[in-house]
Amino acid sequence: MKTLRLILGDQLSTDISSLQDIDKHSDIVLMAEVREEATYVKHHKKKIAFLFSAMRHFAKQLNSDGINVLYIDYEHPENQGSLFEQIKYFCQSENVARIVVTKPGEYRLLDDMQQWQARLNIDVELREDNRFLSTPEDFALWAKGRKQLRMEYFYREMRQRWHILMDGKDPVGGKWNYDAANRQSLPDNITIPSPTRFDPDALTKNVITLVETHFSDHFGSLQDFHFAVTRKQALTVLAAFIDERLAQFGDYQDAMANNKPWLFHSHISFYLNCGLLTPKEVINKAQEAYDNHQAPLNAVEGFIRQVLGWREYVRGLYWYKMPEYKTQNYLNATRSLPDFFWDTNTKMQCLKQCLSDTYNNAYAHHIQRLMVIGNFALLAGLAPDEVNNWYLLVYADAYEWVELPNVTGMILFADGGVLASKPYAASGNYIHKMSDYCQHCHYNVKEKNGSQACPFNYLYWDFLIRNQDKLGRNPRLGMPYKTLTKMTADKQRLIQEDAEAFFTKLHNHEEV
Ligand code: FAD
Ligand code: DLZ
Ligand code: SF4
Repeated sequence: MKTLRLILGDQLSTDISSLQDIDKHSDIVLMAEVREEATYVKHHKKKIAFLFSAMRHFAKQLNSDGINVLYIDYEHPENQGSLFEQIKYFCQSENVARIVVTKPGEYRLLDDMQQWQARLNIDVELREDNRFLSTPEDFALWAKGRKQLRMEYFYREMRQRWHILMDGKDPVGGKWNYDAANRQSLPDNITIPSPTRFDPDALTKNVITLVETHFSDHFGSLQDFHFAVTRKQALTVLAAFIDERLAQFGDYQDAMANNKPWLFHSHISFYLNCGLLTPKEVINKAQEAYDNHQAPLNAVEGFIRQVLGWREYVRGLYWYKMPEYKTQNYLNATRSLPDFFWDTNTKMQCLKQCLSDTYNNAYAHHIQRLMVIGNFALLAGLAPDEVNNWYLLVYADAYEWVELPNVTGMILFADGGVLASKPYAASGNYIHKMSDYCQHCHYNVKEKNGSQACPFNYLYWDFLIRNQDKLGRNPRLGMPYKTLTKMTADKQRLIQEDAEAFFTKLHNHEEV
């Protein structure tokens, strides 16, 4: 009797819990490229190519380690189209005593897997995902009895628990958080190191052809595929980040620029989230760089905060709040996604650039996701389910555990303030300060009203007016609401008229 061990597309780690006690002589690892996972949202073509190629390389590695792998590729004649059907099919022909799987990163799949034992009449052991630095139970314990679930306090406890950037009981440097030192825009003459690139090998080229054939109607470009697809390559990406970009990561973390999609970011989320890198090794490398005086504290702390703080926190929040979290819509936002989210045709240069970067690379860095695309989604009142669907499919690092809290909580304030203490709403001035987008724009960021005015300007005030009953008493919005009370009725009317005209154009599918 065999044990069947299932490895999912984002479980590409040799020391994952489901493989830990493997018997190489009798056990079988099943991996499958299935239609259901590739199309439950219509993932970006590059995301599918990346994952299928990384899965195939991982299977080869397991094989060379002496493990029996049954790999069902997308065109395999016995491909059953879904993970459950694939397992059922296998169990019908083989003598399987039990199935072992590490819990998946998405609620819908965990919910499904929890029925497998009864449906198959075979033992199904669901193991904790050991690749994170905290468990859902840790988060629930931390959250219990708290009025507010702020990331900052979770992060401090994680620093203490894992002894990262600590000086005894105190944070190194005396402060927990150097966020205020992470907000510079890019100087004109700065040199940005090129991102680490890998030319596709024969296996990746095959996968690219497969994606072109079967997923031609999915969003995104397949041109210029250069992702790492093995652990060795992912480690090269990490090393290059530490050596070439970490030192300036802190200063320019919030900066944006035309035709510069990669900047000083690490570009490792794809690899962390599918298992080619672990968060602990990434954090250790950053801490080492600080200890060796290779990078300043604002950079290292800023980076570690993202991985040890935000990444663990959003996962904890996801499992703590699901399934209700997916239905949240505190601001009752109902507008459909504008066409330009799909075809990138807009005269707003900031959005055009961020959406084109997304289309081309299946990547946009954090501030593009948050303060341009996300900010627009918030101000325009786009419906949370449509926005979540979009973010989940366009980025190669997107899985619901990390995407949903960032969208529903961080950008849309649809959870009513569980994740963020106030909405991240901003007028065009913020984008102007942090980028050169406005210099190349059809609209004028200095103009507040009229046909040439930057839409973010009137949409910002219209958002505050529209949502005054829900947001007017938020202490962190005291300043803008005070400004609003001083605004004349005529000025408020102009804002609302401009916003209405803008929304009418969106509704009529006219270019804005
Ligand atoms: P860096 O800027 O170099 O940051 C280092 C690492 O920190 C990242 O690789 C990531 O693992 C982690 N990190 C940073 N910010 C966050 C965050 N807010 N939440 C969780 N982890 C974080 N990240 C995803 O991995 N998958 C997503 O689907 C995703 N969707 C997002 C949607 C929105 C609306 C927003 C605002 C953010 C989203 N993020 C998501 C977080 C963040 O934008 C990406 O992790 C980051 O841009 C990835 O690029 P990088 O590896 O170069 O990151
Ligand atoms: C994202 C993805 C895609 C595109 N394809 C597959 C696949 O064919 N087979 C597979 O095992 N996993 C795939 N994945 C990743 C899963 O969707 C992911 O494991 C779940 O969403 C849980 O996080
Ligand atoms: Fe974006 Fe407004 Fe600047 Fe144009 S002017 S790039 S719309 S912020």
